[in-house]
Amino acid sequence: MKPIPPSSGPAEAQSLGASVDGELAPPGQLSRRSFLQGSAALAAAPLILAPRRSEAVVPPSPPTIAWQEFLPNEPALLYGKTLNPPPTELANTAAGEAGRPAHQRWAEFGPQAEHYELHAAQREGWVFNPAYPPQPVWTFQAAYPDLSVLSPVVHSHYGKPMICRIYNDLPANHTGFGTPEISTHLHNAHVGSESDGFPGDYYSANKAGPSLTAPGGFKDHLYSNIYAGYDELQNGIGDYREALGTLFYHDHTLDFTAPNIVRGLMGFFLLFDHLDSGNEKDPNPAALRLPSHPYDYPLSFCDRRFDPNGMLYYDQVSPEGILGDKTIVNGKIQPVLRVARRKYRLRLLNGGPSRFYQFYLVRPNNVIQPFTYIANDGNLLEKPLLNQTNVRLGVAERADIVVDFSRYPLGTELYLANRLTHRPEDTRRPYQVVAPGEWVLKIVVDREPPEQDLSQVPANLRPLPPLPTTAQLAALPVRKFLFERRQNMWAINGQFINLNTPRALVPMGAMEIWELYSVDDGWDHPVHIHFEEGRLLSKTTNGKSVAIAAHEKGRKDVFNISDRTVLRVLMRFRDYKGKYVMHCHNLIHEDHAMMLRWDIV
Ligand SMILES: [Cu+2]
Repeated sequence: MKPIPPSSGPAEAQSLGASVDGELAPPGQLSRRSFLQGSAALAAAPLILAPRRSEAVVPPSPPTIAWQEFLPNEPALLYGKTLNPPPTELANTAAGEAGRPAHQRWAEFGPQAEHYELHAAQREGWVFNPAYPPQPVWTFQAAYPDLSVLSPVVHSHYGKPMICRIYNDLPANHTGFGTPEISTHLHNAHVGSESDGFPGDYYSANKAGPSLTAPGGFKDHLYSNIYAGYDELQNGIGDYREALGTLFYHDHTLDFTAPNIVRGLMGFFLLFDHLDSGNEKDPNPAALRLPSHPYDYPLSFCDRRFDPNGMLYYDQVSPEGILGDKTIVNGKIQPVLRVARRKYRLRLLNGGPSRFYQFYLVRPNNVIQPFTYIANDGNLLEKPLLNQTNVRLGVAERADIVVDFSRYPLGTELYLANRLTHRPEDTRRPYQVVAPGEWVLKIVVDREPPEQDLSQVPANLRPLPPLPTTAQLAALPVRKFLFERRQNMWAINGQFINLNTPRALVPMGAMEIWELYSVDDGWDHPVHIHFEEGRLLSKTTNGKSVAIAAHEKGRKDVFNISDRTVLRVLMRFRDYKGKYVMHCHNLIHEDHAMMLRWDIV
């Protein structure tokens, strides 16, 4: 048994004619090292120089104070705002827009789109924890921001296209890590590549990435909010079985995704439709009536490290990164969420950069409390998984769970505990599940709901599109991608990222099998493929077939590979053309070259 393919699999080689090794990138495409050497970022970088492992030089974060800060009772939403100047099909560079390609499908979705506006900006005085000093963070803010949260939650609906204008107001002469350019990716959105937040599309008023023609102070993103299968079905909206639910937007700037996200550039984006309508009182008999806003509550979990003064710290040079020893929950360390005695939909996201989590809901005596698992990677499962005890999340994975707090008397205190450990300072992979774990969020049942809870979790959620037959699967093209460490960096099929050249050319509308391989080098890679999620067909680890867990039988957009693993993933590429990427979503690996560009043609 030899589960490792040659460095260029035969199927990929069919499209590899123009492949270029990342180290031989032409001048327009700076390597990470030369970029860092030429940028102010290095001058302002942390005081250490590229250790192989960071434990010798980075002390643990100073002690924090638990359960002193409260998350808002209601998630802060982003509201629409008429854009001025009005959005245009071609980039409005005269008005200061970055030089993007024309919006695809503009005539169908552009003129009637609803308008939204976000500003990537530095905000002073954010408090991660009362033990640490208030400090600057980078956030996506509304034009009139709610300063109690980092970035607002976007609610959007299938059939209602939207244009999100994202200004870059970050300080050009900032201090500390990160870079003040942005390219905002909407994770797993089904959109044209010019709106996808391609890593080479980074911009600021005076700097443009290699795939833009001009710098600019803002860039418009057209989110058509159609399901995949729009062209095929000709029904004006696509296949509702392909609906996405829990998405998140985050910076995706080439080489600087991790530091820019660590500084704060991330927020939730929720998509609703006639089934998952975001209205628990929906009179439509088809509506699922899951718990809805404000009882539909997104929670992000991110590992962070702080310096001895309690200031956010990040090592953007080390290719192994630094494992955060504090978990921020929506930007706060060990905050409290106060809930009403009723059902909640909690949307859990691992925002990275590196730590994996396995969450349990427990009482103060660590007795595990059950919940219902309804969506993985934001996609509703066919049927809810009842009486679950835990969810495991690799970086960028999501889990929607429903917790019924009406089971508890007022005053009940519960905790969300992470029982998954890493070895100290080790970003390689999770290690062991150890009870009782670390409590990262306190939940207090502190009030009766103002009205009767009409929400429910029906026995059937969203049907899955049928899989092809075995014979049909056997006839599909197969591409093989090997993820491994190479030259102290991270490679896919032996090559580092080069955004100028696609490594795979996929015909629009195609169905293919992508095989994701890992070697036995001690590293996990949560692999994310942009544009359309996939279906896990099989999983093999160390030569043995592994059963696909119930929560992974739906549509997924992050696939964790570990040990010597082969995942066979069914992929489709519908409705749009252009350039996209596949990458490891361990943000450190992503920034250290474990990414490739592929194009729909
Ligand atoms: Cu990785």
